[in-house]
Amino acid sequence: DKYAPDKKLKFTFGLWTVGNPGRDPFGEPTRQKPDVRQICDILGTAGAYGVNFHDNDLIPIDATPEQAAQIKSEFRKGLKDNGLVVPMATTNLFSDPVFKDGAFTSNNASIRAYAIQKTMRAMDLGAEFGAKIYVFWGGREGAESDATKNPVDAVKRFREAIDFLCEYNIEQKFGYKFAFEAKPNEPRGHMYFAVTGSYLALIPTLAHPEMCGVNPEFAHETMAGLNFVHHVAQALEMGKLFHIDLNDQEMGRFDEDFRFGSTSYKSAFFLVKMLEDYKYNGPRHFDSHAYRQSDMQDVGAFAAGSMRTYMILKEKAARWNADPEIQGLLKVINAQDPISKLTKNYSSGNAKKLLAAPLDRVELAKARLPYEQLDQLTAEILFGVR
Ligand code: GLO
Ligand code: NI
Ligand code: NI
Ligand code: NI
Repeated sequence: DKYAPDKKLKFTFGLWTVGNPGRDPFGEPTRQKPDVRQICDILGTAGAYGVNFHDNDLIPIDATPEQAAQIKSEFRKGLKDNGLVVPMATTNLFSDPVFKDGAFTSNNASIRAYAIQKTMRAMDLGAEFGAKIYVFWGGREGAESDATKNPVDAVKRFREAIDFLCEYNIEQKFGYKFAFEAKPNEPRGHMYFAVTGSYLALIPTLAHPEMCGVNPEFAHETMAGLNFVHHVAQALEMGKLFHIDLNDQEMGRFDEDFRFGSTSYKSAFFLVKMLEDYKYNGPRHFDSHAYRQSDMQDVGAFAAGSMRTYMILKEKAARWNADPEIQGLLKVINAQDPISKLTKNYSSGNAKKLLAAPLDRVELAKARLPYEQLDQLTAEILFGVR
């Protein structure tokens, strides 16, 4: 099967995604929550590479040390029997009532300290399972009313927490790369660091920028009506794409977390094409869940389908790149003039030459851009007729 999941592409799922019981803000769970063993078996059967977790997906927040030890050994066995690894770990800083007004950005200094302590413990737990990427999604970092929190302080508090945790990472020799995940809203009315670019701007102000990158999620920029592929592109170009959350989402809707490639075929195609063209080498994590109507068998289909869609789009991208007609059009579109060399590097000589260059705007505007043709060919590849 040429669309079988390729382990080299590092397809991962979360304990919380495959384990999602179908609860939503208006309705109770529709299926029984599988235990860690069952989740490992589902992912092993589907052919995944790994499974990620929040501290409390694995160990309930109020578990005793004995219970924790028991769950860890079950999980270890489930991983081993299914040939799964744990590339990423993260902290649940959003479910418990203590975080109702934020974790690292809470107005309460003791809650901020607790959030950092909880993260340190969760980093220990992730390291026990070999995780090398540590994700930060600030689920409660935000506000409904700007009367309640100072958004400038929020940036400072977030930075303080990350700088502290970077030092802990170094001292413990965990070797984690930190990946920040932005989201515009949900569950907060307004979340701080609303888009991937917000974190890209924060990173150079941190004490250890080299340790920090981003974890963009398809659904998150898309919820805000933005072009996700462009956000990933900027992170990629900066060498800051440490992790990626793949799923699907319609613009302007609630956080749907649909199966990757289930609704936005074209965006999913250009995303896969970009990741493959630029040889993105990190995990491809599916941060999505099956429909609320699904039973556990259908959850298996959801997991297998997520990876299969990626593999199909990867093949389509290769087809696009190899298509002679498309390549011919790209040549026309990207025509290079020797004059363009002048602006590669500044020198007073180049500046003089550029000022004197006979650039005729009327002539330039006549250059052909057969974009209708190119887009139609793209569509035909996606439709499977080319
Ligand atoms: C919610 C987020 C969430 C994070 C997870 C990893 O919308 O996508 O699932 O990805 O907490 O940190
Ligand atoms: Ni999300
Ligand atoms: Ni989501
Ligand atoms: Ni996510």
